[in-house]
Amino acid sequence: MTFSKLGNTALATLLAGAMMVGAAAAETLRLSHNTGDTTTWQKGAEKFGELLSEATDGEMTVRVFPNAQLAGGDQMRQAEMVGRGAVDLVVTSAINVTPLVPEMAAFSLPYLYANYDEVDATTQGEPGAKLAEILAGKGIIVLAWGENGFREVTNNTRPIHSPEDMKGLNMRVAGPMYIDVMNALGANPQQMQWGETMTALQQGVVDGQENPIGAVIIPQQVYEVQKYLTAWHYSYDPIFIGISQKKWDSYDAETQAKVKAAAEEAMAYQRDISREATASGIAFLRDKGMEVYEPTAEELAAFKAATQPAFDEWAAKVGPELVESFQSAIDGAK
Ligand code: X2X
Repeated sequence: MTFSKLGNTALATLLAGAMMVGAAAAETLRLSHNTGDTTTWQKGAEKFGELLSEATDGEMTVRVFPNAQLAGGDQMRQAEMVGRGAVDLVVTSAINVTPLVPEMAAFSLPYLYANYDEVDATTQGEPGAKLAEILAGKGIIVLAWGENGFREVTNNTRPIHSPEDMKGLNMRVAGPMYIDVMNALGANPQQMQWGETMTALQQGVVDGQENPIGAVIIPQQVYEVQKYLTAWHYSYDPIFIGISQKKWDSYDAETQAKVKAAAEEAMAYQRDISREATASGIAFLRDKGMEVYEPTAEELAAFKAATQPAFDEWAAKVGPELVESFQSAIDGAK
């Protein structure tokens, strides 16, 4: 039978069928992250999508879902969902993965790092590779590490200059390790979803919170609901792009290389914009009316000493070998 013998309807059906076959080859991946759509997490995720589309001539696209929408608002659940293949991709931070992989807390041990060089020696070095191996055991393939950043404390009650100033403050925290750190400082920690935190701060349900300046505090306008910020650099939090092992295993080596390269470039970009926004951030926040305090070396030492019990407790949970791997990478960067 030739086309000329087909009626118009039959021809239209055939053409539609051919188009659907074409469409089925293209793939849209769903990416979940748990901050708002103004953050550097979102920008890094969007950059990954753009780069991947370019590299695959539009065969692969990424749809970004912010605010942990795909996990019903539960930021801790995202990693587990990716692990079992319910979501294709995740951009999330270390602390959110600790319920599934407690070893992820190694990155965020209080006062582990003194600067970005030390950070990069771990995320881009052997410790990062070790964590990627552990995550692979949970069905999550780490494609690249990015940055949430050094977490700084904000509150509405008083300026924080010393551990004593933390006493009795009601603090929203993201995850388990920070509960122990806040307890060590004499604060009253309360674990809460990030998606509920701005309202809780506004209504005075909690007095304060802690988050990185460039990646979260500025883009999510925390300065609108908080008066005091202390740049105490007490804990570093990396993010990563992870893909479900199920998805990953469905690709040939060439496609895997494209996905990995797009993720690495996107996270390098995301780290850069987070660091730039942090560097200019203190001036920006003062301009917005926040009272920003930058502690002296002695004051930082006092915070470090006060949080040591939480460090020791979590170093034991994470395991001495892993902590040793972090510390030797850090020493190599000194
Ligand atoms: O919830 C937080 O504080 C955030 C956004 O930094 C994390 O996802 C850990």
